[in-house]
Amino acid sequence: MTATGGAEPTPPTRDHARDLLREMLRIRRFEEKAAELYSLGKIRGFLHLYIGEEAVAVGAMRALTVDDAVVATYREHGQALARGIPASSLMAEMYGKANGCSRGRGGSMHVFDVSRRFYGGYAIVAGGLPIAVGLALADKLLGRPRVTACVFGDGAVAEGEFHESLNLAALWTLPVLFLCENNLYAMGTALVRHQAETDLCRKAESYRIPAEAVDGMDVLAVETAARRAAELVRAGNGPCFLEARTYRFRAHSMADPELYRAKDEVEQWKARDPIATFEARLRAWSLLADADLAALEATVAAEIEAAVATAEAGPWEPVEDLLRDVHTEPAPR
Ligand SMILES: Cc1ncc(C[n+]2csc(CCOP(=O)(O)OP(=O)(O)O)c2C)c(N)n1
Ligand SMILES: [Mg+2]
Repeated sequence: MTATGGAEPTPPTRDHARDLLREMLRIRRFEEKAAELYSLGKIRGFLHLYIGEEAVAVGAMRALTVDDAVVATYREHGQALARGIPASSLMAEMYGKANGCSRGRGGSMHVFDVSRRFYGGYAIVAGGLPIAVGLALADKLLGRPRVTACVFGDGAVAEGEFHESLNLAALWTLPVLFLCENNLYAMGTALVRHQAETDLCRKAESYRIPAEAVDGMDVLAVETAARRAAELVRAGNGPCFLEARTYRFRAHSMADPELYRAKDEVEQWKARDPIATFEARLRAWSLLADADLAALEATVAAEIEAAVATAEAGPWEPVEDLLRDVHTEPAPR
């Protein structure tokens, strides 16, 4: 296993730098607005924010092509936006409106958009892994050189499905990019309290899967590592495992008093904020000035405002349709 990130990278082009920064800002501002709308009762049910982890989704999604697939978790707004699902379609989904990307049936935790090969949004921890393996198996059988990126948290490695999925993907040489967002906690349980082996790459390597850990607070490092892994997978070498070491700045969900982690630990990670550190780097490279940042923020703010307006104006599904796609008629006896 090699750990990457930290070393001074080559500066990106101006356009690329802005693209990465804009995407991270879109996610941050979208999530901040979602938190506000949740307290107003506009968004209901569970809400898991991605604030602090933006570099992982943005870096990883940039390594994929439109033909690749993405399978994520309930903390998936970041991947959804970076994958290209419009903020309006995502926000309407979170409102439960019929113009949402899952027609309002999924909500925050079950974002789905087949047109962008975004196959969830799963509330069950590790539930996405077997789905990703199945998608990759289909691609392999049909001879399609595609990658399925499967995003999951550190909590998922404690599940049987994680081991079954990695084993089959390696055994059958399937094109899966396993992307573990290791934010050190599974709800209130620290990684050291649920894993005998806390080096997650070693788990993947035990299934003969090449594994790499990357600084998940560094968008350029994530992008580089994800591109490298995606190309290996696309070339037909079987799965790869990428562990992005990251941290969520907010509580697990909106209903979490956060009694399990020290405030100074949170502050230390906040000092490594992926957006602030990237902005500082871009300034040092003379790729970002105050006016550029203000313009980016204004564009993002307008997009979020329009997304909320679309969600507000969206229709509710008619009550008579509520059983559609839920129950089938019992077979005649
Ligand atoms: C099979 C299963 N067990 C338990 C839960 C309850 N649960 C919801 S989120 C979560 C923590 C998962 O943590 P992690 O995989 O690290 O993802 P993170 O929330 O940190 O992004 C748990 C245990 C669940 N949803 N599914
Ligand atoms: Mg976690």
